[in-house]
Amino acid sequence: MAGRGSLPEGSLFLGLDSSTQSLKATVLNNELTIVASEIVNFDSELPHYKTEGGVYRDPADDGHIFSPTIMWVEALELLLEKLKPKINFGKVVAVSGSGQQHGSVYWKKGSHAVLSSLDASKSLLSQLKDAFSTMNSPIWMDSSTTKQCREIENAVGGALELAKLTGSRAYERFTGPQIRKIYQTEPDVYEDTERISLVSSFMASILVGSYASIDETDGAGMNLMDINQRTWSKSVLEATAPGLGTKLGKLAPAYSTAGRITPYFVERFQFDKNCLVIQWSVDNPNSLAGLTLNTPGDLAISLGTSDTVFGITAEAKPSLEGHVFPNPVEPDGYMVMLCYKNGSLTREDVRNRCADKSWDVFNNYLEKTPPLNGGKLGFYYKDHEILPPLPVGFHRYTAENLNDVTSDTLLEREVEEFHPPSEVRAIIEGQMLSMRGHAERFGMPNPPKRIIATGGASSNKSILKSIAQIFGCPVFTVQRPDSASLGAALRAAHGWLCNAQGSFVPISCLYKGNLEKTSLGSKLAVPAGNKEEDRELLQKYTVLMRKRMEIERRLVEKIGRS
Ligand code: XUL
Repeated sequence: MAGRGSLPEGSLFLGLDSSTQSLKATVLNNELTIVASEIVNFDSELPHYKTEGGVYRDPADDGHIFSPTIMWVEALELLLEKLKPKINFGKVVAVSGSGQQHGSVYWKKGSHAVLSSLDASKSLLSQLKDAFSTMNSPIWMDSSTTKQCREIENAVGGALELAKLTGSRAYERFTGPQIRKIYQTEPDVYEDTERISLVSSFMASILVGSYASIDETDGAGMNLMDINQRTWSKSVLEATAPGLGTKLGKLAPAYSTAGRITPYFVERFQFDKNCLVIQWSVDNPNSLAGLTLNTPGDLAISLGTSDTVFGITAEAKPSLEGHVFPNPVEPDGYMVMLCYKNGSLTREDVRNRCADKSWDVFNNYLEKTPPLNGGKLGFYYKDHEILPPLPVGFHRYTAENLNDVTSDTLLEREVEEFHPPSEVRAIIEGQMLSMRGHAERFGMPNPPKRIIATGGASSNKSILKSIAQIFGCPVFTVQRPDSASLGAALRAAHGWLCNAQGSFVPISCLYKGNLEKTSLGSKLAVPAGNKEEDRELLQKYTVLMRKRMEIERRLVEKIGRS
């Protein structure tokens, strides 16, 4: 048995990330150094599903976005095949994972029997292809459940009441409204479902060969869990769909063990039969763990398919804006988060339209245009946005008297287009100004002590520079931008340690005093400017941010979802 904080010599910890566009793996050794990583890209490596960005968009139902459940099963098998030559699975003592949040899977009546008797001579795909009452999993990008959101909010006394109860007001992508839509529009599917999993608990279920619990952190993204008690809320369950409690099973803390790996993976991939499967959780909170975020005042910005802003907090104080989730590695703690749907795919769209489909040209435009962009404010929604709740559309304005402004009396003018370099700067500044405006409104620190940037676009220096200027604080980055699979591997190690100790152990025991020697340490990418001109620039960004928030409010009043 290992001593407190130590992991067995030669052991490996496998972290997976079942995200929108891919399934990724990161493997850590007992010194928390990355020894292998792998990826399966859904569109290019599983082309027979014909997904775009890992999803299907329903032309007949605006905002209805889903993924083929069975694709995630096939991806798991392919990922393990690709990883097999790189590591000895027999040395993996624990595995955990991150799932894209909110996505749900509907197990057909009788499927537990299939799941618990998987035959290692056959593929997972062939055995699980008929295990679902619907082949389609609604995912976080879906925005087709506004009606169900309002119904659930009204049933419990309004949006704020629901936020106080569950950590968030009702959001279209949250699993409760999604389940209610299925119950209302496909009652046979609902009736034929014996268990509803989230993407996270679904993948864990395959690994343990039985239905794994939904963890409390991911559970908070459903609008169904009482955020203070961390149990299903009876009143919201009733407002969502009949008999829902039995289809959801029990909740479990993220650091607990879901079970031992099922013999299927022992026989087929030579995992050790004692390998533990630690509860899977959700990507953003697992990133929080992987970024070792433990100081209130630190903010993380994840720039991926979705853009998110998050930080930690000791108390749950939900409001109409943003979300409160349990911290996956701190049993009494919470995290606060904002989520944007128009992240990397929308940045890519601007790159394709204005920068010759090249990130080099894009970055060059960003570098050669001045901060503040001459007061240009752009709102780019290639998909229906979550924050603010606005439909697809682009809106461009120019704030007129930015240079002689001493008060908040900017006048703005709507314009048709910006020239390409300004369009590039407008999308980046617009995204960051929105993050700052909403983070401040949600009570996140202003200015933050520091920002840790992660996700694919965090390797872009020009974007990081804009973040530092707009937020007025230093920006740090981590070795690997895919912090969700790294965080999952760290959580596998943490869960293993909690299991070995027989009780919860603080995660910092794993790396205290040694962080810089592991693959988890962060490094300064852009310092905060401390010259007079930097302070002036920050002040002007503050004025521009307020103008943006005001325009946004008017847009929501005029065309927003309600
Ligand atoms: C979070 C959210 C997204 C997904 C992306 O609430 O909807 O960030 O977790 O995978």
